[in-house]
Amino acid sequence: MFGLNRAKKTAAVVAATAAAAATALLAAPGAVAAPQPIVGGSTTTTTAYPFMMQITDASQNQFCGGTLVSATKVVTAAHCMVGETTSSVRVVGGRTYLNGTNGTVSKVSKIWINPDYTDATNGDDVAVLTLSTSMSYTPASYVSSSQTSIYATGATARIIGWGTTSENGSSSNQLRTATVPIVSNTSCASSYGSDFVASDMVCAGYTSGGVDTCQGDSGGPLLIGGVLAGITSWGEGCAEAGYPGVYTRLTTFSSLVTAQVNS
Ligand code: 4AZ
Repeated sequence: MFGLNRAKKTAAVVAATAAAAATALLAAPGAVAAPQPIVGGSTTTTTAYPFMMQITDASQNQFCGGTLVSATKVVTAAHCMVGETTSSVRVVGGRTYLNGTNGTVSKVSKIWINPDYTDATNGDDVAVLTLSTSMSYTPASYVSSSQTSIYATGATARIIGWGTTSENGSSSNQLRTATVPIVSNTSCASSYGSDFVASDMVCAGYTSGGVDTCQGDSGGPLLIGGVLAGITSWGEGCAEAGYPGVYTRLTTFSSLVTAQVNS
């Protein structure tokens, strides 16, 4: 949805500068990867990741992910919440399957969107929802502002979501998870040019692609060492060689999130 549209718009913007590197990778004999599912890894459950929330419309159709960080607060992406109102969204916990009817459905009493947010490619892509109904699921810890070394290049990050399992594909009925390595700022800037704002974003993915977040995963968690360290934000397509996923660098926004969690 919105994130993928942005991703596609971004594709056009960066194509001229970044296409050469990707073309070189793809043109290498034998380098073309076989089609692989996105969020590649494997199916999982909200029992394994109890803080993993579906963000849905009023009819409980999921469109983004979110992370429970206290009984009544959910961290998600600002771009997921643009145009939404407290009456247009629900948060669903404890529901592994999109077509399930179990778990806890909460209305939202407040939507805080980072006031600096304009577009995911400009950064600031964070929002905090306040729930009308407490969730009885174990929340995730999130990074403090001082934990900047958590994004060490090559560190293993976990991504989770119900998003599409291929670019332009269908959403996964069951929750999925995968791990991807953190990509250096230098490398990510080579992929995305000035759309990559290092202060506000961190990239993760394999050079050869194949494992990534995709449409519908936006707003969901990037965990490092089990701690919420990023928010699925944008990227050029999904799982393409040379184009890692881009995540909100949560250390930059940790204090803002804490202010909302405590409000
Ligand atoms: C989206 O549209 C989206 N590959 C999420 C993540 C990525 C691209 C698009 C990154 O929600």
